[in-house]
Amino acid sequence: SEQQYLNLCNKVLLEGSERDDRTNTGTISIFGHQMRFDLQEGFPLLTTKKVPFHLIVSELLWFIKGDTNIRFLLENNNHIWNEWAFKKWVESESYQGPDMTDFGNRILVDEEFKEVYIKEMNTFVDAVLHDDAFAKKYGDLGSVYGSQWRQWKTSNGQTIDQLKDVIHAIKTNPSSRRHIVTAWNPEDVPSNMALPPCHTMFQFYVSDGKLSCQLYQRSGDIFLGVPFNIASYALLTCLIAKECGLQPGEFVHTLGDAHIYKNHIDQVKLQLEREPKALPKLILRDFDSIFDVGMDDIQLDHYEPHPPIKAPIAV
Ligand code: THF
Repeated sequence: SEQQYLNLCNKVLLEGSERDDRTNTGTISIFGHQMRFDLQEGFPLLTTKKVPFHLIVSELLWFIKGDTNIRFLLENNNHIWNEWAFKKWVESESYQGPDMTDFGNRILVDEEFKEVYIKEMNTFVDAVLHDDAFAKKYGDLGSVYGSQWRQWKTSNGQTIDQLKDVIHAIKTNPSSRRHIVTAWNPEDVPSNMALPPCHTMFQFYVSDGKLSCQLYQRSGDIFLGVPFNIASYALLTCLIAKECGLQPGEFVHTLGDAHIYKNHIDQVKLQLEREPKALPKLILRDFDSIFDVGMDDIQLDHYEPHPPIKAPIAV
């Protein structure tokens, strides 16, 4: 339940070691942690702060479609991947606007720069939404999750649809120990992707008519990312279970570097003062294939969280 998440926050605050990181924000982190969420107890969306569920749904449907272009997210008012596409754009030859080097950190300390950044970002978003050629070139994040899950490139030029294959295998050979989808492709990691995948691989397990899923996440941003990640994989498990005629079992979340960014610590402490509430319930409309599911087919019932807590994302 939610207590598992709060325990992780406490553990990192108490035992975490200080580390520098890629984003220069600074973190406290621990290595190796596991949480288990029984999906029969309710849907694991945090209640100690409000988590925007519609963003989790549109992001997951984007992965499931095999889409890697942020245009679909923008059409659904989802801006959580903007910074990574924007970074590719402002670092490209074609970008002629004001210097955006290290924008993620500069917007936190320089109000004047932040205004310029917001203007550039709005222009960028507008172009991705309305200019097809621009969107094709700069809206695409490369071989991120959608592409690895649905169009894994093989050395002989073919593609593998890992998601479709794993669903077929769950239906036809449920006791298999090979229900695995991997996003980590050593060939792509150095150059072909906006951000090497944090969700490295996941595995399904069928027992007693229930479908469980375990994720190995190499790196977890505990305050902003992990609440999304838990809900996203729980939702994926519920969707696949439904298609396969199974009940949802457990979501097992295994983390490598589990970190709290230094500029999230006050927010985490505030959240830890709050009492968890009852978990919401996931309502899914009937469907035959998860590849046909749309935003309207997924609803949450009885989600009555504490208020949101804002924090800056590390880029
Ligand atoms: N990079 C970092 N530093 N942390 C991450 O969690 C992360 N992700 C994805 C890719 N890179 C990452 C992006 N996922 C938010 C949530 C998840 C994200 C990115 C951003 C976020 O800011 N959430 C806000 C609400 C934002 C809004 O309303 O638009 C929140 O309060 O939850 C790991 O998957």
